[in-house]
Amino acid sequence: MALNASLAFLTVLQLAAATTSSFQERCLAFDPTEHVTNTTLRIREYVPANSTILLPGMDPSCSRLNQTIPVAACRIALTIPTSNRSSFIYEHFFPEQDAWTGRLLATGNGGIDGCIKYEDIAYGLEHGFTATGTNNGHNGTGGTAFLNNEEIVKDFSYRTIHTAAEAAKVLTKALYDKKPSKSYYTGCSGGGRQGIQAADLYPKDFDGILVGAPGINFNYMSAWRASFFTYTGAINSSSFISAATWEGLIHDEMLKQCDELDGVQDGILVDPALCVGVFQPETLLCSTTTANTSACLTPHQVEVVRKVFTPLYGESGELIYPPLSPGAETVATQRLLSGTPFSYSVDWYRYAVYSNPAWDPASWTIHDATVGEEKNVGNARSWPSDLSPLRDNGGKMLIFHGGADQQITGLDTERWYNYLSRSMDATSDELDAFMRFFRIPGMNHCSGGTSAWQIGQSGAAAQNLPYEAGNNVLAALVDWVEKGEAPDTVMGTKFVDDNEKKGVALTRKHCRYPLRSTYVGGDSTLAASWVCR
Ligand SMILES: *[C@@H]1O[C@H](CO)[C@@H](O)[C@H](O)[C@H]1NC(C)=O
Ligand SMILES: *[C@@H]1O[C@H](CO)[C@@H](O)[C@H](O)[C@H]1NC(C)=O
Ligand SMILES: *[C@@H]1O[C@H](CO)[C@@H](O)[C@H](O)[C@H]1NC(C)=O
Ligand SMILES: *[C@@H]1O[C@H](CO)[C@@H](O)[C@H](O)[C@H]1NC(C)=O
Ligand SMILES: *[C@@H]1O[C@H](CO)[C@@H](O)[C@H](O)[C@H]1NC(C)=O
Ligand SMILES: *[C@@H]1O[C@H](CO)[C@@H](O)[C@H](O)[C@H]1NC(C)=O
Ligand SMILES: *[C@@H]1O[C@H](CO)[C@@H](O)[C@H](O)[C@H]1NC(C)=O
Ligand SMILES: [Ca+2]
Repeated sequence: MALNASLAFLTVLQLAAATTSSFQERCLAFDPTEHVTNTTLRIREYVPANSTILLPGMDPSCSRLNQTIPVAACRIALTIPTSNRSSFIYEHFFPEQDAWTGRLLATGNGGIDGCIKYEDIAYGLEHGFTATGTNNGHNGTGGTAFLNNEEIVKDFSYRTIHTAAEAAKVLTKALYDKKPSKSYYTGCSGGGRQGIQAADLYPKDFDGILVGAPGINFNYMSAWRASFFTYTGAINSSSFISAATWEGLIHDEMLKQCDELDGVQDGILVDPALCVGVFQPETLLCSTTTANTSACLTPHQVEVVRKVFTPLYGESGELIYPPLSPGAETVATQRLLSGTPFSYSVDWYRYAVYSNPAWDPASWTIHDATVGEEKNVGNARSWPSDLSPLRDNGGKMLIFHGGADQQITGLDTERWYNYLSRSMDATSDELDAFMRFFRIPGMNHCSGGTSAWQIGQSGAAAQNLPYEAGNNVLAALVDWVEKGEAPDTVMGTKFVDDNEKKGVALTRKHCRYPLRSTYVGGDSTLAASWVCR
């Protein structure tokens, strides 16, 4: 009796302590390893609002030295095992309980990397999410860790995001004493691919999935990216086309031939597909009288340009990957057209496909595309044919892809959308009920570009715009999930020179596929001059 009474008394004391102790104390007393088994605590700290955390452990290739954390937060980092020879680093930031909206935001990675996107975590925190990130099973931007360890490839392919989502829900409940009301995911590029894998393989993990420029069709995408070096040759090869020639001569000719196909001469190709098969680089051939000037191309160079804008066909003649989006050639000089092998493809072939660090990217042929697809190491393909489990679970997915993406062509996302439509026997209206795909003309890979690219896809892309459904894809996704208000269009903004102080250059209501932005007259920089048809 006396024992029971003192136990009851203790409980009351503990409750009182829990409610009166500061969030900081609760954070520092929190033991996440009690809640997620077999994990190792790496970091537990209370981060004051607007303080800058240093990231000394980050692989230098990630180029992330520090991160400013916008709100006071409890930071937990763990090592979480995924098999007996793989594990990942997990970061979880919890805003103060009163600043927490009840939502969870998981963030993805990029490329084939294991770089935690602390900037995306900060973006989530700023808007009241408890936010997580992972190193996706390995450190740095390269793929050497994949060598002879498919467990690490599985982590990269799909398993880290899933395992982290489960841990995140458990830890959220443990620290706040409340489960997340809704769980979201955001990622672009490699992170977009991770989002598609989550939608396909773990449709209950997230209520809302924000996918940018997804690296789906991953095996063939890796092949496609590898193919460029074999077309362009190395920088010092005789027919190599310089960045200046791509950016000046070829891009100008591209605009001459294709810019007005959308009715407006504005340097933006609203629908680059209209230009595929139409653009004729032969017009740039040097004539016998203009030979060897910088204003024309040799027959071999014309052939290179033609290949860049032609789909990649597989060994048996089937289309396996669409071409570079016409219009993206200027920014593509940074990587695909740079005369150096595309590093992610090189590492994928060397360490995942062939387990041969000596594999030579100059030796790539279309047969390597076949091998990569057949091996499908770690189930990295990412090309789902049925997302009805996501739909039936009430999940929503908002996808966007830039029309001038210089690393992953948006035409492949269109291909996948059409494939999914056929394989699910679902019309666009039916797909719209849970999945909407917005094409962002003129936007580069994930961000940047000559058109209205700021849609709130990241903290940087949300700057100086209201955080509300009409102007921000993350806010739009939340409203779709929580209020059933699906976004018809996505408003994009471009500031002059991307500097808000210089004013707005243009706005555009981007359309959901298969609708296309159609000019109806008036000032083409104004959203009202366009409709979706
Ligand atoms: C934890 O690790 C032990 C030994 O390493 C293993 O037997 C057990 O299955 C693991 N538990 C979980 C939940 O992974
Ligand atoms: C953090 O910085 C932002 C912007 O500089 C400011 O609005 C906010 O009040 C700061 N928060 C705290 C707690 O200092
Ligand atoms: C990855 O980086 C972390 C530091 O952030 C380090 O503790 C860990 O050992 C690294 N993992 C590998 C496999 O190098
Ligand atoms: C944070 O990193 C940036 C470079 O990304 C650097 O310029 C700055 O000095 C760093 N700040 C601190 C506090 O280390
Ligand atoms: C690791 O796990 C696999 C099965 O998942 C097993 O075949 C293998 O023997 C284990 N290796 C060690 C060192 O425990
Ligand atoms: C071209 O550059 C590569 C390294 O980028 C070098 O291996 C090769 O020898 C060079 N070829 C010529 C002809 O200079
Ligand atoms: C073309 O012109 C460049 C300099 O403008 C010169 O170095 C090069 O030898 C010329 N090539 C031919 C084939 O005449
Ligand atoms: Ca145009």
